[in-house]
Amino acid sequence: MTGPQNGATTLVNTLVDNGVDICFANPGTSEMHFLAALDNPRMRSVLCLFEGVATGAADGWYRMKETPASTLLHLGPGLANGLANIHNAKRASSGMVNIVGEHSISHLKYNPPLSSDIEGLARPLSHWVRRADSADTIAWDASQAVQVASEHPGKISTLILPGDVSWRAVEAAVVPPARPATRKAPLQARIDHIAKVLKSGESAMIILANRATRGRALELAGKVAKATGARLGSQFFTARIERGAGRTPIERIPYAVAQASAFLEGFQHLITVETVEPVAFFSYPDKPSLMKKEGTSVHALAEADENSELAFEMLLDALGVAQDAPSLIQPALDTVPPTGALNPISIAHALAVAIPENAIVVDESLTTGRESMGLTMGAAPHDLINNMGGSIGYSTPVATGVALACPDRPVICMVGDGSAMYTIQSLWTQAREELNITTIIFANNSYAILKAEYANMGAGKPGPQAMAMIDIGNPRIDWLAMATSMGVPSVAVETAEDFTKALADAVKEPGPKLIEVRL
Ligand SMILES: Cc1ncc(C[n+]2csc(CCOP(=O)(O)OP(=O)(O)O)c2C)c(N)n1
Ligand SMILES: [Mg+2]
Repeated sequence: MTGPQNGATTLVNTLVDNGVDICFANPGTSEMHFLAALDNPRMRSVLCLFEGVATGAADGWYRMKETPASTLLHLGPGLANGLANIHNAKRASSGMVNIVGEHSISHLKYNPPLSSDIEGLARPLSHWVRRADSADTIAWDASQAVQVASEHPGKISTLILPGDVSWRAVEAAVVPPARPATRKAPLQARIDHIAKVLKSGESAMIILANRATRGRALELAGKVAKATGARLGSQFFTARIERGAGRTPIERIPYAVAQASAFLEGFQHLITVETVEPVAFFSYPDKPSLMKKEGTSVHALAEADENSELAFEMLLDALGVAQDAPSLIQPALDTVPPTGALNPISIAHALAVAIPENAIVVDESLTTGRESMGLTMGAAPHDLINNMGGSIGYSTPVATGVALACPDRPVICMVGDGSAMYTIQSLWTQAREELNITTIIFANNSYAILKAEYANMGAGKPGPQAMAMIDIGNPRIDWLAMATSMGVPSVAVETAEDFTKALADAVKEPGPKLIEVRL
């Protein structure tokens, strides 16, 4: 952009110059100059009708691109609306640059209605918070924000933008040089120690996370496993796994504490890669927090900020295994198209049949997919994305960001009906942007998982008031009307064959679709 620059135009240009070229926005009066600056063909702007959609979409963008997106949020309340999905993004190690509008400095002293402690709201879920205080230095602030967000693992940056900083003319811009993001190399001595462990003949599981669950790092992990007999595992939830036929398969450590403990009992060593040892999602009165058996050793092959691809190269060398040695390969499974009743097994079989090659599956299926997604391991090669932060309502926004990041790939979003209600406004953005997303709603009219957790916690038998807090069937949500109201074509299915067909049809056609799976 040429011509006289103000703080807002400089901010947008700096974001784009540093590779941040999409903004998931929900603007207000204090952001009007930023909005004007978004009229810049280098920046794509996407309107989201709730800030949790904007922040979740930024998370989805990062999961695919591994570079941050920006969000535009309206003062403290706008940020607060976006925080739950910022939390999920943070736990997924996604980078994000939040621009939070603020009153002009001269106006703040009068405590107008939308004033609040924005730093106080931002800090717990941001790695970096700064308040821009001059149009001249905003390029510096913005490039710092992007720099931090682009670190490995990704970070949350929040830049607070007062109105007058936006509208003031830039006189003498301060611009820092760009520094490339780097990933740390692991220590050789630690690699050598792990090579010794793997050669000892004692049982070992290598637990992969973040960048190690895809690309070359995953393939190299498969070579280590094949050469040493170690097994490859992942935490129950992972930011993104490349899986399916022909890929290196990873076993999933179960969610439930008893099953996870039983699964881990067989291992004398856990070798962690960009993660830590498995921890129970919740604490229960009679169950442990750590799920390995007593006496199991834990070794970090690569810490969260280290380069796991390099770690596996070094490990293969230390083991005396060639870099081009064979890897583990997931065979294609010839799943028979399911018929009859819809249940977690028939649903997983339908997915295994209908997931198209190169699809991206965003999973918030909760009780419908929790035990059965292993059945899709041998489907056509695809990416699988999970919620890392446990705050429900992540999947429809994340699918939105994923589809914008990868417009040529079909996206499938599996979501429980309860979870879908948090951020269902995503459908509107999906329709407006014509995104290739098939949303599958698992309509069991219930917070089914909480019924099971009630028993797991030993809380006894739920009384009628307690039951009413986990039952969402009255009134019944009309999913077809919901989709129609936001411009998304929809269909309801009640049998496995209808579901398989509806899914296969939906992913073939461009644009968003919604399938209500009536359970
Ligand atoms: C922000 C947030 N609020 C509440 C919860 C607690 N919670 C966990 S699962 C769940 C209900 C999920 O229901 P649904 O998506 O329908 O899945 P189902 O259990 O029926 O399979 C709730 C309320 C949460 N995890 N995050
Ligand atoms: Mg439900």
